Amino acid sequence: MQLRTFLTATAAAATLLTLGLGTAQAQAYKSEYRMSLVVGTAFPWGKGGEIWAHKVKEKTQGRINIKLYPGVSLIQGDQTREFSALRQGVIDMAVGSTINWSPQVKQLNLFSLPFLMPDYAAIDALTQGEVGKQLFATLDKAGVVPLAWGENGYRELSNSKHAVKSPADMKGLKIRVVGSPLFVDTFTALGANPTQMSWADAQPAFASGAVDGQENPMSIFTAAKLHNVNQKYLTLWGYVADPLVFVVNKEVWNSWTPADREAVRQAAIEAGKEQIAIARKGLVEPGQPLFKDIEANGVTVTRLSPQEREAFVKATRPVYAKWKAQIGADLVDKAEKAIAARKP
Ligand code: X2X
Repeated sequence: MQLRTFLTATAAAATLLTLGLGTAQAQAYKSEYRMSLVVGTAFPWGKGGEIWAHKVKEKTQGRINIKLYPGVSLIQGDQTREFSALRQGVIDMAVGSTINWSPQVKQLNLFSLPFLMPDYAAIDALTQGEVGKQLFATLDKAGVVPLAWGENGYRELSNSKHAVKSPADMKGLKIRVVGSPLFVDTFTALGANPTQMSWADAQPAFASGAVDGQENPMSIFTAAKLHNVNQKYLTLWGYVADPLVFVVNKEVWNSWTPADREAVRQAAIEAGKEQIAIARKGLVEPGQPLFKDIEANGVTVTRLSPQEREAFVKATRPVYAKWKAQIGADLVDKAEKAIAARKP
């Protein structure tokens, strides 16, 4: 290129930039977008991310390409930092658990209030109703673009020592919990010895016996084969469930054309619906066939009578009251009402 042509071209580019035309939408697209996930495609959660990525590629004719980063590898496995990394743009998009983001967005602790949601209809009444909309507005304010709900699931209690039927049975059990202090409060109230640990660190800790127990959805329990790391006693208590949220970093979102944004949103909504169905498989059909598979692996499954369950509810009421205030009494009231009015 001749010097003169070069100078003219440079001047033209500078003028375009000054006019704000240098950020033409098509130019701003990255060749690849990074999606963060705690677990991979062997899990319903990771599958949801994969479905979303496929649908986005299809609906945008390949303009938006997504690569999956399971194991929260973009943040060295520290799932409690995922939300901050999303906001900062270290992560472009994610399918994340409300639990992992609750250290930054306190309202998301709602789903971790012990024994708030008695059944799947109760989860749906929150995520698919006014409460879900309000939480999306909160997430938007916090700096990300929320698009759809998914589901990790009801978190059931397992341990290596003995069957748990009452809070007394939990006395002294060392239980791995996730990154919200609400979980420490709940397990302390039940007489257990909770210890906070990332999912990556938890599995070797079960294997070595450094911790006795944990709580996670059945889809995680089976796909991670927790029966192979001493988790031989399982109690179905349905005390909390964590939804998943499909989100995009705000700058990334703004760099896309309105049509592509709509395509990504539709893809997330469709993927969320499919992901929830996968997460509930074996748990919502008559007889809950998934538990037969779990029992076949040598796991003792304990189902609580309503009275037995009530003892756990009672023991955790003070934690519920304390955290209701921290989450926001208005939001929790709204959630309680939505659940009371739910359709089966
Ligand atoms: O760490 C967990 O227990 C997990 C995998 O369920 C979450 O990321 C919330």
